Amino acid sequence: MSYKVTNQKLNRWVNELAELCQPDKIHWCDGTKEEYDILMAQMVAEGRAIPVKKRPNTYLFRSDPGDVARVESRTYIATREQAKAGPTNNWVQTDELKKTMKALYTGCMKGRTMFVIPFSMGPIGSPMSKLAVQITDSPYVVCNMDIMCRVGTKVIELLNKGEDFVECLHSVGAPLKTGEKDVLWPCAPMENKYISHFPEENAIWSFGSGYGGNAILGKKCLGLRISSALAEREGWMAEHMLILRLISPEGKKYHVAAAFPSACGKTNLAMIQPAVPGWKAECIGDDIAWMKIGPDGYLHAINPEAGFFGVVPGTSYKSNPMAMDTVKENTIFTNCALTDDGDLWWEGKDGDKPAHAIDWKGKDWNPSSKETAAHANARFTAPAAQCPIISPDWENPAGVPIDIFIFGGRRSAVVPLVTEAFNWDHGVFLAATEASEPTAAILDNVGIRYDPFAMLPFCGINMADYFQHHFEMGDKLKNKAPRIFYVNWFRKNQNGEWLWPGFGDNIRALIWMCERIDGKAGARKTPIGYLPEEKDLNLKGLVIAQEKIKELLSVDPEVWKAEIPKMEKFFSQFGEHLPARLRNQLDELKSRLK
Ligand code: OXD
Ligand code: MN
Repeated sequence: MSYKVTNQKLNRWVNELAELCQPDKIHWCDGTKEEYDILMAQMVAEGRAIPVKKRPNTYLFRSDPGDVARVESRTYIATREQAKAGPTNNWVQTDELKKTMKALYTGCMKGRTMFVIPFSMGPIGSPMSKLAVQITDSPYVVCNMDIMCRVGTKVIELLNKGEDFVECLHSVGAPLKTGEKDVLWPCAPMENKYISHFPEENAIWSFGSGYGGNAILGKKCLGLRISSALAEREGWMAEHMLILRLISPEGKKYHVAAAFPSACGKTNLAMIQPAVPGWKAECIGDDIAWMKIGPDGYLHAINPEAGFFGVVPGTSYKSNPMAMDTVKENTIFTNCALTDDGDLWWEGKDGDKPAHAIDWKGKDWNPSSKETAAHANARFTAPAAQCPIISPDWENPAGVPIDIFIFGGRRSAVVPLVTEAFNWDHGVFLAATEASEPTAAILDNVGIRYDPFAMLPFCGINMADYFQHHFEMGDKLKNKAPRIFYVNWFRKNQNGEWLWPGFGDNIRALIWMCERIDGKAGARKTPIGYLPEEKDLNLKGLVIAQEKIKELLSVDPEVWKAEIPKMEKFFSQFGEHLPARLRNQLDELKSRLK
């Protein structure tokens, strides 16, 4: 250990867990490049990490084929009473879950090293940041945490001054017998995987998976599930939102926070290259926003993460050139294909398919292979600072003041390109009824799934309480609240063709939002909100058939009436707990549609 720990709670916690998990060794991490390089070199020697020749300091990992994504069915919110977790979460009573998991943790790190990772979510020392410590037996997770969070001795200094921390315990759940040879990607079978959260105690216990949000605990577990509970108690917001700065040709800055379900293009929008000349964009975050009301009365957002954990398939110079440039070096790739010339391949990458590659399972692959070369949920882990359009304010401890909230999903019909909420309460209703068609991220989902605020898998409290909290935040923010918009980039015509080009052209909807704020752009009132007329949108330079624009901006009351029973059914699960203000919004929509 290169530092001394005088925080007694931390020492006690680590000692207790060492006794329970019985690792061979304990390694306190300092987050330095030397430490990262040594761990990577070890994993290369063991055959777990493959250096990617064409990309400096970049490594490819292949996971176990049964450990490839977040497992919502094995993700739990444990509270004393079920009502605190609500109907949309998997709930187990706290003591019962702890008993089950303690049995699993007993001796689970035998033959392995226990790593202790002190980290900060958010710039170290910002009043909006939180300190945490993750224990893990996976060196792959340590290296990912090094990129995704701020790890190191500065955090220990704050902990030694007596600051509190969130306890994050993780094990891959694969102890080794004496002399037993390890597998390349250790993990536990599905029935023993538990991604558990104890929001009443600020604790996370994860067991059995080494992949993504199941194991990199700063991200979904702390960044959203535990934080949404903290935010409700402490009066702030923890949201599944990208953060973006737009700069108009006149140099005016607008800050946008946007929530979309997983795999609906958050990273692409966060790194947009505006198709309208004169407009510029800067990226602040691509997945999580923590927001607090600042001394000026506006809602200020920070990105609590330090890296991007992005979906690789579909990423190209067409869809997201800035992401492509971000992952040129110093990146961890998981479950991509390796080409014979020492680079990576994935479905949707620019250029021709390679004639031969090694697929994500380590098998020979060629263009006639039946299976994909990369897994649909293959990921890159890359430092945010490497993004060419990262904002100079991305680590500003005071955050950036948010002007615009955007919600949206993937809907091939019904929902128009862009809608503005009538007011805050109506915006909360639009967000609460956010819905999306299935994506690769949710394989077991058939049909439309309601994903309120894109938080369905990430809300650590009763979703009804979460809704109520948003109404109360609006009451506090009053006329300084962000204006709320709803978008749908994914509408199709009857022949199944996309109506909207998307990507850099999405700036056209964003410009309308900025102009609405400035009182410059017109809108028409419809039963579902304010919509632009064609003349209100900046469509210069876009070749698009008139009837497509018409359809994109159309609202069919009959089709919307058919949405009402689905919304009612979704709300009914909350019973009396549903905020009256949400019920009122639904009633008002019904009467506007009459
Ligand atoms: C993610 C997700 O990894 O939302 O960001 O699944
Ligand atoms: Mn996400």
